[in-house]
Amino acid sequence: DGPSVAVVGVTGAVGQEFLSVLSDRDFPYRNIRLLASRRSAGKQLTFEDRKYTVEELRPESFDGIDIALFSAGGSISKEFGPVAVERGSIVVDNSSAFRMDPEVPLVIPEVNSEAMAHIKIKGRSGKGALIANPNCSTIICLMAATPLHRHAKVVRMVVSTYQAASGAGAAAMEELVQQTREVLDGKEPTCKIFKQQYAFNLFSHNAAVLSNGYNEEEMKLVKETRKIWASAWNDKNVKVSATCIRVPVMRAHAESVNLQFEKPLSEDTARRILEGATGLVVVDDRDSNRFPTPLDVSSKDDVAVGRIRQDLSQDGNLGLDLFVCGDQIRKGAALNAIQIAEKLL
Ligand code: 2RA
Repeated sequence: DGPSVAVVGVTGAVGQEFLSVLSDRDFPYRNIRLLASRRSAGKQLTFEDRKYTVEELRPESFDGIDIALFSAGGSISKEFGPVAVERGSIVVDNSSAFRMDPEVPLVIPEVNSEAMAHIKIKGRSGKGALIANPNCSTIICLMAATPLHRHAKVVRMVVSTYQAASGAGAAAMEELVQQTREVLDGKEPTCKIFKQQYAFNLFSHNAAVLSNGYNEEEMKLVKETRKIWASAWNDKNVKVSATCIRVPVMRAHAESVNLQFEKPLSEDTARRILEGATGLVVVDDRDSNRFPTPLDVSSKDDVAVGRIRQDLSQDGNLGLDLFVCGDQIRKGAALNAIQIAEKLL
């Protein structure tokens, strides 16, 4: 007699991954409702050997739903998230709509699950609740940085990201493949999604650039890190800077992370801490120059971390450099959201 689950945005890349992860993890749902826009309503989907008809998203879609997994863009979350909560659902929202709302927990289960400890399905007073899934680049970065933060307290973090096409949706992934073929065939590349050539190229993340010169993706990393670490360590002061780049890779992000600590932390101790951390795999073989790559982590649950080394620009073991890769659709979105849902059971 598990929970009834709704998947909002089921036909998108993350929506489809929700179904894969629910199945892979034998999530104990009692029943499942697949919801999408009018355009996709009526589609037949097979999930765990059962046929489902995709239903058009409406307010009454949430009647009787215990957990609603949302990944249909910020406007749909803004419109239907509160409606689902009103009708008694616990919403796990993958959009950025509510991430910075002080009333809404922003959760990476391995990092700050205590932030959502007050929300449970069993014995609920019938009221719903909203929980926000962090941005993919934040999740992937903090999966590696947090175990070290716990040990030596990060005072400053500088991140450079190398973000996959999947972060811009299935159409961007398709365009990358199409452009690559076109370029190899000597044809003019079709540039509809990013208005510039993506294949054999890279460029500053497509998010809007703000008055401070940072783009929205970079500010998500800055603000979400502070909120997530503040919820676990009441530490609002960590200094964060980020540069987010879009690179021609299909579905896994890579990130270079520089950490400055309050207390000394040797690279050997750091490696040991990371080797013992849940959801992480250390790939750090200097002799054979083998370190994390997007292809190694694609469609996998674990985030890979390597290039663990003392930051030689810092004195007294107060700095470390890392290189991290994680699947943007899985741990960067769908898996993290369903791990949140598992905490509700
Ligand atoms: C990106 N983080 O990769 C965004 C998607 N949520 O573009």
